[in-house]
Order: sequence, then C-alpha cells, then structure tokens
Amino acid sequence: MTVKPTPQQLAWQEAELTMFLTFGMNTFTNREWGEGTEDPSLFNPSSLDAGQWASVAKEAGLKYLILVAKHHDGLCLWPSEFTEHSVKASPWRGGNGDVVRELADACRHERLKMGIYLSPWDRNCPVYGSPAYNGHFKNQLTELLTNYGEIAEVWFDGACGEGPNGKKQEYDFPGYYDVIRKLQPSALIAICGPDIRWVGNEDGFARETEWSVQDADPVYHKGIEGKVWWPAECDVSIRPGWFWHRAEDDKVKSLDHLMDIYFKSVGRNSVLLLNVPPNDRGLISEPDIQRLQEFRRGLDKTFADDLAKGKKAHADSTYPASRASYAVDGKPDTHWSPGLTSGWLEVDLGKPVAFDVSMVQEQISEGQRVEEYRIEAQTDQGWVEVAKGTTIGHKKLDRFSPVTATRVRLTIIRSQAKPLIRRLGLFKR
Ligand code: FUL
Repeated sequence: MTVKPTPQQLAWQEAELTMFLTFGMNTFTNREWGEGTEDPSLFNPSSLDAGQWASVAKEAGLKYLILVAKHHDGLCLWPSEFTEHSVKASPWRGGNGDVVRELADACRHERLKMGIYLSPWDRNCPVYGSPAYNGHFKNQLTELLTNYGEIAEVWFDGACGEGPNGKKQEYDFPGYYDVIRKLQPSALIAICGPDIRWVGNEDGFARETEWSVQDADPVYHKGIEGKVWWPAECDVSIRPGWFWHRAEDDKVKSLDHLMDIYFKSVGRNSVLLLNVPPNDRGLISEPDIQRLQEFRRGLDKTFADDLAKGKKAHADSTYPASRASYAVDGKPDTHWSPGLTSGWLEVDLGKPVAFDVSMVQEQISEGQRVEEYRIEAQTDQGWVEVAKGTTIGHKKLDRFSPVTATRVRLTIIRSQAKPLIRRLGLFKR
C-alpha cells in the first residue's frame, strides 16, 4: 500500500517555513544549557511582547511558531501546577505571567499555528531519573495541551542527560504520545516522535536524496512494521547559538547563508524550522528582524515570476486527467503523469528565456515516488543538461549557471510508481 501523509503532515509540508522561539533562563544567564539550579528570579524580561514575535514571523512567512516552554534547565515558562520552578517564582508580570498563553493569543490573532518544545531532559525536577518523572512529564504535557487551544506540533528533543540526582531517565515515549493523541489528536509529534523526523544536523541542510517514506522506527513507531510517512525537518538557528546572546547580535546569518539554507531545506523536500531567539527584553532583536525581512524579499524576488507558467507543454506519454500542461498551470491540485514509471515533459517557452533555478514538485498527497530525474534546456548550442537529481518529494530546487533556452525538458528516469508531477517551474535569481 502506498504510504501517504496525514492531512496534518501535508499542511505542515505546504507551510514550508516555520519558526523556533528558543527563550528561557539561559537568555538571562548567557548560557546554552542551564544547570537547573538557577534562581527563577533571574527570569525578568522588561518588555516581552509575543505579539511582536508573531508579527515578525507572519511578515517573514513563517507559519508555525514553536516555543521552548521548558528547556533542559527545567524552568517552565507557564505557571505549571506541578513545580515551583516556573515563571510564577519570577518577578516578571509580578509572578502572574504566562509566556505560553501570550504566544497562544498572539498566534490566534495572526492566524498562525503554535507548537511547543517541552524538553524531556529536566535538570531541575527532583524525581527525574525515576518512573515518577514520566507521570510528572505527562502532567506537564496535559497542562500545555489542555489550557491553550490548538497546539499543532509537539517537539521532543533527543537530549537525555542526568538529572539533579545524577540519574538518567528512561522516557516513556509511547505514554507521552497517548496523552498527545488523546488531548490534541491533530498535533504533529516531532523529532523523538512519529510524525516529523529530525534531519540529522543543526545546519539547516537536508540531504540531496531525502525520502519522506522511511522504515518505521522501533521506538517512535512502536508496534508499526514496514514503511511510514516520516518527513524531515531542518532546525537551524539564525545565530550561532540557540539562545540569544548579546555578543551574537552581530553574528546573525547573512542573507546568502539563509538563502542557501532555504535551497537545501525546503528545496530538498524538507521543512525549515528557523530559530529566532527573543532577547533578554523579551523581544526579537533588530538585526534578526532586518535579516528576516531581507530573507522574505529575497524569496519573493526569486520566486515571483515562474517563467514556465502557462507555457505550452507536451509529453511523451500522459495518463487520463494528467495532461502535460497541468505541470505548468499554476494549480496545486493538478499534475502531469506519464502513466508509466518513466517519461518526459517538454515546455515550449516561446522565445529565448534566461533562468538559473528549477523547481519540481510531486503530488505528495499520493505519496513520494520519483527516484531519479534530469532537466535539460534547448539553447542555441543544442540541448544541455542543467540539473539532475534523485528524490523530488514536495519540492526540489536546483540552482545552476544561467542558461538561455527556448525549450526545457524534465525527464523522470526512474520512479517507484507512476510519478505525479504537480509542477515544473523556472526562475531567474
Ligand atoms: C538540542 C538542545 O540541546 C539545544 O539546546 C536546542 O534546544 C536544540 C534545538 O536541541 O538538542
């Protein structure tokens, strides 16, 4: 049976760009990993404004916001009933603040999806390293998944160190998933979870060959045999660290670097989770905002004009309701298919046109199929190959030196089943 995404996985993949908000005790102690012994009174942002976070995200086109509700140091950014180590014990908003609530309200206002990162590793919790901790963790999950409206993604970090008593915890992941499925059946469970896979690095780069269809993992897909839809997410910080550090205000990644990340994440069948850490005032800093605005403008400029759109197309073979022109009609729900596991599609650009980026998309609502493809352009020197690759999936972007051509041909060389090509696009950077 073909392995396909759930509607939630599909919506998340379509979103393409998402934001991580790493914030907490370490923002105030200038660290990356806290010890769990920090005094909660150190948490005191002077002007926290989740509305600013959400509007910055919205403007940049980042559609899911994932807040670090508790990092490894254990400080809860919501007033949890199950610990004193939370914002309740801080001077912020007189001990009556709730960062999770403020972000949930802001996301609702901006119509953005909200997710939470809840670190299983907790260096503060006294029962960490015993079975009681799993109950405690489920209680915290229950609070977060009950009190704040829709939560679209729950992010479980793989880090598992020692707690305050020197013991490590055996995490009851299946038990955690039960709580999530019961309280928020539409939430995606990411990283140490069955719905979204960690890409394997923190650079923002997916692999050239990136399958969303994977072997079931014995822990994260317990009880499931065979293949599952488990797409990759690329998490990377806009700065060197995950947390904000004043000394990194001038180390925000360059526009070129962010564009390269985009091509190697979204452009390699993955979703980008870009970390933009609020500062010790509780605001996203100016250099990050400026860079995000440049990033948005860079993406809009590159992808505004699809030079293949609406052009004449024909193919060596088609399949009922899968005409060649459907790959260039600009509609997300139509596709070209040769009906066989290989075939080619040719687009007549009508006149010599210069381009240096190609975009190919499969109709992944029906699964991921293509194993090898090639793109050629008819220049005044004859046909030249401009790109070739393996997997396509939701979106494959290739960059090459500019060519001027009158025709372009996409060849599907190998595919596991008849390929459904939703789009062939051409752009000039
Ligand atoms: C890692 C953590 O240890 C980092 O601090 C950060 O939160 C990153 C996203 O995941 O495992």
